[in-house]
Amino acid sequence: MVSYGAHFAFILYFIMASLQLAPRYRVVPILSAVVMASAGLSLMREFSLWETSYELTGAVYTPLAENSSFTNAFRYGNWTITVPILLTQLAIAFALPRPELHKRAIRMIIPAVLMIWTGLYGQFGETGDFSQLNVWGVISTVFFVWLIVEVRGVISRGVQTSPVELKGWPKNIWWYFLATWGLYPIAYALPQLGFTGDVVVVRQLLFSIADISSKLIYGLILSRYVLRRSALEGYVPAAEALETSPLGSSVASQRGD
Ligand code: RET
Repeated sequence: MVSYGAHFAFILYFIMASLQLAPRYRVVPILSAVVMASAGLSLMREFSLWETSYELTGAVYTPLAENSSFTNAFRYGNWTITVPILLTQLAIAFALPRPELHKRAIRMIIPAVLMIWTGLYGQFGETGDFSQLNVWGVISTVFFVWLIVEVRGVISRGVQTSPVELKGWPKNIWWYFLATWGLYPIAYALPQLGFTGDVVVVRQLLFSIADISSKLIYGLILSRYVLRRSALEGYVPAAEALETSPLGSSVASQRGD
């Protein structure tokens, strides 16, 4: 609930944040708004599925019926929409020339989708067939490593294209990407510790932390980066939005802004 509440609320923020940006970057927070809407709906559905699958008896969630069990499979379906958007946003924020942007986006999306779909197949093994969980988990991880290599390439281009003042941003985004996307395979592998109520709940917690970080906070970071970039590239409304010096404020108030 925390997760979908946060996602829905930030649709508004991202749409409004786009107004301060140079036109070429406006699509970056707009795509975040699309991700927020798509993930919010999916997470709301996941929450209602949880409620119809479990009953809280005492301090423990117990399954309500054998044939209406909770599943995380819908998440993977939703990632098929959101992950390609999150990756493309990065290449757009770094202002790569159009043909390169398309090429790099496709080169990231292919391993990403293969990673998600092999993981989706593997996760059906979590209810007992751990060999399915493990074998497809490893295959999915191979695609993840391929994806990491492609993202690294985009990050390096980001360092090259960023104005001097912002060269640290792509590097930090790189570590942030590894730390937040790395939470998903951990959540995937968790049933290995036993399929107890605690593990099932901790898994939802991990997924929620990962979702809020890799979509919402990531969107905030990219929006701030493109705001600074817009200003440094001479787009005045962005520069005004960032202006906090006493001189800037007094000029703005004299002008009646
Ligand atoms: C799986 C299967 C096990 C191995 C690996 C996985 C990686 C998943 C990732 C998911 C990222 C999702 C995001 C969603 C945002 O909407 C598929 C769990 C490596 C990295 C960022």
